[in-house]
Amino acid sequence: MMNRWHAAKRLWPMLTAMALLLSACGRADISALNPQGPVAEEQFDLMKLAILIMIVVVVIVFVLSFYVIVRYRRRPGDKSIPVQVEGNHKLEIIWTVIPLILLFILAVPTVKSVFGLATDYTKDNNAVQVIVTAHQYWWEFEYPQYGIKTAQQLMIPTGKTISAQVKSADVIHSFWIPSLAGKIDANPGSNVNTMYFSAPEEGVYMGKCAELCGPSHALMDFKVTAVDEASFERWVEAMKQPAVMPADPNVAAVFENQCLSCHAVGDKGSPLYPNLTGIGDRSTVAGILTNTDDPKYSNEGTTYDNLKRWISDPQAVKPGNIMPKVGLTEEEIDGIAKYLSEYKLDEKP
Ligand code: HEC
Ligand SMILES: [Cu+2]
Repeated sequence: MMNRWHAAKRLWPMLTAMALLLSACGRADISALNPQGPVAEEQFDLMKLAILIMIVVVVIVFVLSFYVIVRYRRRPGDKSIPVQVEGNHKLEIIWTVIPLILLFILAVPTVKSVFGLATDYTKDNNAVQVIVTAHQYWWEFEYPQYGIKTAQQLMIPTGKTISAQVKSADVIHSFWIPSLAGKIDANPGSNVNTMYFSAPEEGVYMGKCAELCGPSHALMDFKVTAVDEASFERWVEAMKQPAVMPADPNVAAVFENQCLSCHAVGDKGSPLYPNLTGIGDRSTVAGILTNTDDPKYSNEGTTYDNLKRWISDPQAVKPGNIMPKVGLTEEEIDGIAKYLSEYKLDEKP
């Protein structure tokens, strides 16, 4: 009795933690259980159908079991041995055919969806084409129709079909925007996976890497920002503008020498690593340090604070990422963080 009580007491914190954890489910910006847009809705419908069938089976099996246990239990004084039954064709056929029918009910819409969701929009000019490249531990988004590239924050117009061609520059990752669509693997080499989705509502949707890819896998977050079509077009134009360099010539020289060997702004720099054009507008630094005061996310600080923290020691934020700790003075870090935090595009996303 004592022991059982102790076990129950130990279960309480776990149950409380579970309740807290599960209470985050259903958030429209990150939950597959609160689907946004046609692709996610179709996938959620399949989940509901599967769960409904399972519930029906579980209820029938449990009711029958309890009925049999109670109705045919051994009564006091009864010493007889029940009739020994071996095989019953009728029953065997019933419990083979019913699951087959249930599987069929599940299989038809599932197979239909699997093929439907594999529709190839990569040649469709009405769709917004995005080449998604996963890197340890950041996301690169290239728009071949517009000749622009960005990182960590995928900008999309509402209502339009977004056609993604997903690949990896290193190990296997998985591209996942829970509330907009299911996951798809990002493979290295020439194996490009395609998917499509669309967001009917303006807003910010959280994305995640869903394949263990190294020490900072859990920090490989990104955002999808859906804006109306006119705003999207203005964003594209702003991204194409020539680079805005730091006004202070010392800061400009340090930035050019120490940072533009890897990064690009506007028409300057290298295309290899995250494009920093308009980074002052983004809602995160490195996808994981959340900027400013959105109460929905844990608030790490202003864009400027987060940039300073990142540039001072990127390895402390995301262990194992490729950006080195660049040897800069406090003043230089300050100047660059200020410059980048003020690097906004005309069109505020
Ligand atoms: C050797 C190449 C390299 C150099 C040099 C470098 N970086 Fe980076 N930087 C990276 C990589 C790679 C990432 C992505 C890290 C990650 O998130 O995994 C990154 C990420 C960033 C980010 C976050 C980008 C985003 O999309 O949120 C900022 C800001 C940044 N670097 C600024 C700088 C500045 C400023 C300098 C110069 C002082 C610099 N970097 C030098 C490779 C480099
Ligand atoms: Cu990853």
